[in-house]
Amino acid sequence: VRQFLLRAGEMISAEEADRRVLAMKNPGTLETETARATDTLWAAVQLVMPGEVAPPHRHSPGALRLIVEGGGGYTVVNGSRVEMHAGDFLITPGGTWHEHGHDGSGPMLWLDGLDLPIVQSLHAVFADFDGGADLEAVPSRASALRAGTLAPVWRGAPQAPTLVWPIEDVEAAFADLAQEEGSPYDDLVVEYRDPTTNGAAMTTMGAQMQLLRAGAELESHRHTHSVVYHVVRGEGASNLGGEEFPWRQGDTFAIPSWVEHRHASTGDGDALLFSFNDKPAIELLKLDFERPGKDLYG
Ligand code: GTQ
Ligand code: FE2
Repeated sequence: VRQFLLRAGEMISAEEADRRVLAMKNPGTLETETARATDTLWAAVQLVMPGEVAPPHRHSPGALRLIVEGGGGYTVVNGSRVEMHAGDFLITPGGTWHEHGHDGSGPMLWLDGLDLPIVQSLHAVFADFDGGADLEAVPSRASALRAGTLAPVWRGAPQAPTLVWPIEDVEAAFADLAQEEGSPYDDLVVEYRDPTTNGAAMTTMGAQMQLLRAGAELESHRHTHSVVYHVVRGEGASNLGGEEFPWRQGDTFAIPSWVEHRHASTGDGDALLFSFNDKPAIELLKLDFERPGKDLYG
């Protein structure tokens, strides 16, 4: 993915492309459909090179991002500027203006997750490419503005107070939880949450980080929500529908709805796995069901 994306970087600018992304196209995608990682989730890797700008736009689908590589990149969400650091989790709620830029050096890469297939199936895709440029970015050092604990009054209430969850907080959480038994399916796993709703980070999508400790061999289950995984570090393997898929740092894989799966770490150290899912949307529709995997693997 990285190699092809860097080649795309030589062929087209971020500005020309609007968004220079390589989308993950599950072979199950129908010819009439937009590329998709699962039936409900868009996943892509985006590249912004130093000095480039991906121009402002907004759309009804929501987007989330896991920063994979680089520093000095930033995104501006409804006028709030958020710095990008490898490992950080960022969101762009549906309907918010957003643009991306890069003041640092070296390529800036991140994983995008969008609920686009869900919004398409509801025939509710809306996009706007004019007007977002008047929103001035707030100073990037103001962490309270990024976290939403201070808000500029004249701009109106921000749609999502929390726009970024830094990796340092996640690592500190895992250090605190190190003595716990964890989840039988996911070992140590934390969900990114919106403190104002005490719910998932976004209306339609949730996101998690999980630490598979060295030697972890987890149990199997399946559920009606689907998931896209990205390996932040370490190595392991996941059994998806009876087939073994080894993975290591930088890999992305998908678990479609109702596919039985189990994870294991296979390296000397821990494995850190990011994932996003459509569970919040499925739950709102009261369609979330789960079964342990004993029926397939004894
Ligand atoms: O960064 O605004 O992967 O609008 C797909 C659509 C990223 C973005 C994607 C988008 C974006
Ligand atoms: Fe966008």
